[in-house]
Amino acid sequence: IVTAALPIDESAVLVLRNAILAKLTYAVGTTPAHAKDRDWFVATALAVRDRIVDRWASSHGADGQAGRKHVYYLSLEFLIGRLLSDTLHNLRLTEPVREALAGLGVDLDELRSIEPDAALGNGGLGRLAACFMESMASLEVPAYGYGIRYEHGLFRQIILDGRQYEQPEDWLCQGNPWEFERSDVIHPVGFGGTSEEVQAPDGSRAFVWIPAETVQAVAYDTPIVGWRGRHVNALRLWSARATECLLLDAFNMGDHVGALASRTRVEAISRVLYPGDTTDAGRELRLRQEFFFTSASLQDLLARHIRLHGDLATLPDYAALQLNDTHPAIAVAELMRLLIDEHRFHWEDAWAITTKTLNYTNHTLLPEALERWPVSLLERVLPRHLQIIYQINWLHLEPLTRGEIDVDLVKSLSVIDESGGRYVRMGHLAFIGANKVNGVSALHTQLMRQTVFRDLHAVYPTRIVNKTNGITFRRWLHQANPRLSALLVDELGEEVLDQPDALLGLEKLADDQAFQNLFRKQRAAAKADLAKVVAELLGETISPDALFDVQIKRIHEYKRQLLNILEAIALYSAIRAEPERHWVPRVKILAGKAAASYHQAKLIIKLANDVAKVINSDPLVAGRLKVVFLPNYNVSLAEAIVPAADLSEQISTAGMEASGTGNMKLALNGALTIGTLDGANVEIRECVGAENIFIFGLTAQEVEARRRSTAHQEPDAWSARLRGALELIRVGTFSPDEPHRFDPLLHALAVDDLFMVTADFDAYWAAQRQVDDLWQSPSAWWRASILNTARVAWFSSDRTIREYAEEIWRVPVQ
Ligand code: DL6
Repeated sequence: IVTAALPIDESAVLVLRNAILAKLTYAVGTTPAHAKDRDWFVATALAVRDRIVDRWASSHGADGQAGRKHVYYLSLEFLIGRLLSDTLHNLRLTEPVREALAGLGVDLDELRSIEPDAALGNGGLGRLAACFMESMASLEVPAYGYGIRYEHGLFRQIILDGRQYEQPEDWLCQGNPWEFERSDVIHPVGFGGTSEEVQAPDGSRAFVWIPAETVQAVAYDTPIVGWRGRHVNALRLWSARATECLLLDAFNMGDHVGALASRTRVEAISRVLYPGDTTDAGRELRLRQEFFFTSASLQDLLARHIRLHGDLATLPDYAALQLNDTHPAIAVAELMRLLIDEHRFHWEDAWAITTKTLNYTNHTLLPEALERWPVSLLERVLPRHLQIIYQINWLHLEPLTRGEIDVDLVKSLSVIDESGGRYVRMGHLAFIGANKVNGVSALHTQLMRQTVFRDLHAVYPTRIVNKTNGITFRRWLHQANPRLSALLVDELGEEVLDQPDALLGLEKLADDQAFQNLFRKQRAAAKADLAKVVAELLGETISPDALFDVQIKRIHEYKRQLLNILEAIALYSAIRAEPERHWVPRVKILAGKAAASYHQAKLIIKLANDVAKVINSDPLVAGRLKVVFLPNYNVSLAEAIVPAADLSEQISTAGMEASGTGNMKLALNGALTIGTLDGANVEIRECVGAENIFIFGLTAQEVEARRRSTAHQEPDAWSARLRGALELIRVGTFSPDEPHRFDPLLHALAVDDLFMVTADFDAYWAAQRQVDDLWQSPSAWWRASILNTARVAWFSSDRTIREYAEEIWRVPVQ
């Protein structure tokens, strides 16, 4: 690994070496002679953590004294991955620590791979939260991230015989050297019970919630260090603890399991990320998780505000809350409850504080992902909140229902959805309770205004704003791709580490043969590294000379891995039909997890693996086409794949991917995008130039029009190429042991093809052939690749956070 060369201060190395040794001896309790890799990792992390703590204290002290406004980012997911590399990079300590460890006979790169990924999230939304935490620290925005300290993060994906199996992930099983348990920061969180009407001291009517059960939320803080260590913020994650740890009488009577049952039930709240929600119990647990972390976070920040500023009436001046999707949307009702029931505010004042403080980010328009809670469930779990939600809804609808009533409009505006059962629409609640509501790309925001929030938008026309997502370049370029980073520093100077816009300086080098060669060399080295990873994981050899065609993301029908696989099959047939022709050698690399209960997505994984098996073992296509599916996709695997990608697959059905952030990571590292006009692809095209991206397929408008008309493309209209590919699947070419295995996938395509795979197939095929053509003109390819890196500075999450800070949170940034 090469990193941007910095002069190494030998005395600093010595100090670090002694610090690591001291941690190994006195904190881990072992000696260099007996220490295992994990011991060295913990000792190193602890020594590095010490270097953060002073800065952390001064960041907080300064914020508190200056009385600055804080941002509170509430998210059910923080997909942070490993922290050692991030922290070392931001503290500019990578090389000194490498040298300090080398002096002790330990290899830093080995240690990095020991650290488990903190997989406290599913995908885009959680990784965005992690990038935002890093950018907020780097821009010196005083902020807290609030979430859940899941004992088990996103499941570990095992691929056996091509099928996905889920195993529990246990990142905490050997402890976590980064976090601080705050056993003095505990908030009670109630569930169930009743809402009782009482008389307030001034004689007025008031309600109190008498919960049936109270759970303790215990804080764990992880410091998130910003660039050059200038500022440190806390990620505060809550762990659930029972108020009563053991029913001693029951235990002594011999009921050893029953004595612990209620504790187990309570602590299940922070046990697993995304408990299965196909059962009533699973759904209830999920609601309990959402309320648990939201309530604890609100209590925590209100207590901080009272401590620093006294009166909660000034909360909007000192606090801006961002609700990351609807998972924390119950915050609208809980903040109202805390202000009214616990702090004795009048409704109108509490509502003014709430709606000035809360903001909501929407991340999806997919109907199945828009949260709705059955009224009956809320009534049982959060009775007082339901009462408050009814009141909010009444006050929201009442002025709109004066005069002539448009029943359909009222139905569409109401927080309560009464179409088949009664549900609380959490998106509506968040919208009504928020100061600003944002989408995550220009197209997505436009569609929010036109579809799910059309009627609310008409009533509150200035509330929806756009904040196109971004990624932290420190992680996704400088740290994940140290060779490219070093090359950029050589050419553009250190400024490129601080200012993403400095990347524009590459434009003038795009045609420079010598620079192209250097650019190409760093990619070749990253591809060779990835080839080793593929060999280790799959025992499959892939050639770094081939075009690496990468699709890495959650497996979902709308993301259309199936389209990619169909193209692989069609290409396979074409190569077999004309083996003597010159074919651009290509390796299709796929990785991603499917939700455990999502059968079609799991079948797509099986298809990818079955197709890979046939193609990779066919000598006729050897050296021309390979397909590999890498298991257990996570942040660390992404860090290995992104620098090695030549082509980035962003091929979702237009109108369905809210933004995407993988598209940004890959383009930043110089991969050319093949994609639809969906999510942030639209803005990526604007930045990199239409000639440096391969856009194909139906637009969002066309998809919509098609859905409204015939709903699908008739199989009669399918091209011979598409029919040929589908036929190979149908006759069991890839599943000779079970020819009908993939019938459910074929059936979905033939019946309604909701995701327009067949409609877009030919355009996709044609775009792929344009890719081949460009690949065969190396200097044109590398020009486009360099221009991608040069022109995507706008997608830095520093820019996104600046926009949130200026237009939504109204906090100063550095
Ligand atoms: O905004 C972050 C990310 C977007 O880039 C993706 O396009 C979007 O699919 C994703 N959404 C989620 C889950 N959505 N919900 N609920 O991860 O958000």
